[in-house]
Amino acid sequence: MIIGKPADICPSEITDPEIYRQRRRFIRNASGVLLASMAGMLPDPARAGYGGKPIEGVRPGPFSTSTESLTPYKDIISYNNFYEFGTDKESPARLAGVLKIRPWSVVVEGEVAKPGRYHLEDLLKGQPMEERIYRMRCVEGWSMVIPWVGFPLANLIKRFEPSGNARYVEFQSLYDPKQMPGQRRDVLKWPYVEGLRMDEAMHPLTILAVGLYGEILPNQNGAPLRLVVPWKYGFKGIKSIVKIRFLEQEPLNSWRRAAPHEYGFYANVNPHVSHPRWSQRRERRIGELRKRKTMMFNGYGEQVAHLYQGMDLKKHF
Ligand SMILES: Nc1nc2c(c(=O)[nH]1)N[C@H]1C(S)=C(S)[C@@H](COP(=O)(O)O)O[C@H]1N2
Ligand SMILES: [Mo]
Repeated sequence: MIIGKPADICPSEITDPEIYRQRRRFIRNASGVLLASMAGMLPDPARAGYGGKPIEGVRPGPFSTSTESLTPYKDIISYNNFYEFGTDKESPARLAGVLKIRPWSVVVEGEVAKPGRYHLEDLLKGQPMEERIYRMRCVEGWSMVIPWVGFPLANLIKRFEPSGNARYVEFQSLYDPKQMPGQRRDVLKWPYVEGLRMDEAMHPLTILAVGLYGEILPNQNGAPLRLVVPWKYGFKGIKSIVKIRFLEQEPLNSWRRAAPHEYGFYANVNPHVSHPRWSQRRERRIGELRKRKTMMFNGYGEQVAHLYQGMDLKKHF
């Protein structure tokens, strides 16, 4: 068994929210972040937007991996891909702190009965805040285990009442070169765009995250709202979302647009289909020395394999 079944998914037997939060804090601190930040090795969390503030009422959610240790907080917030803030792993933590994440709104367009511009607060109202401990794997060959805080994307989608023509969902990140220095260069076509097929978007594993380790997302991890799809490569997890469009046609995601032979639309974690520059057979879990075998669908096959039945995943990579 790789993933807990809904009955044993609880990452902790402790249900009292206060004790639970203390436990989370303990794990986060045990990862060394306090010592590291005192030594001046990390950006001051107070400068990084709202990142680091505790989120109230977080409950253990389903599908959490219970057998793997969490990637230390300091690694999750200091080794990032966020090309809007530079193409190396360290720049986002250094530069994303200035991103203004309040007020924030999300525009909803396309094949829906309720299009419009929604305030972030309204989108979050009434959402169950769940902790989901997911394996995450980047196409570059590294992986992490991240205790996200978020809620099912399906909850939001239902509110917008998509029409029968909505077969795909497209997401767009903020475009603001004044705040995002990486956008002053044409490394990608801006804004960053990603997409899911409707059934992938509605899948209960798919969440919108607002936090990690029980606390508000640091900007470098995609504040205030980012997608998390744990059976797909990291690049699907679009950050700082400002637009959601419901479409009849498959959207053209940024990475496929930039290099169609290297990146597909589906981007399912698949050890049998390698990227031209990086084998996908093995991965380096951040913090470990020996490489691990990469699992089909990142280990979530029991939940998602049926979505791709009859599809040639070498062609639809
Ligand atoms: N807007 C935006 N979203 C993005 C990216 C990006 O460059 N811009 N990088 C992606 C990639 S390649 C990865 S691996 C993950 C990394 O998320 P993390 O930094 O929170 O671990 O974010 C994804 N989302
Ligand atoms: Mo990635």
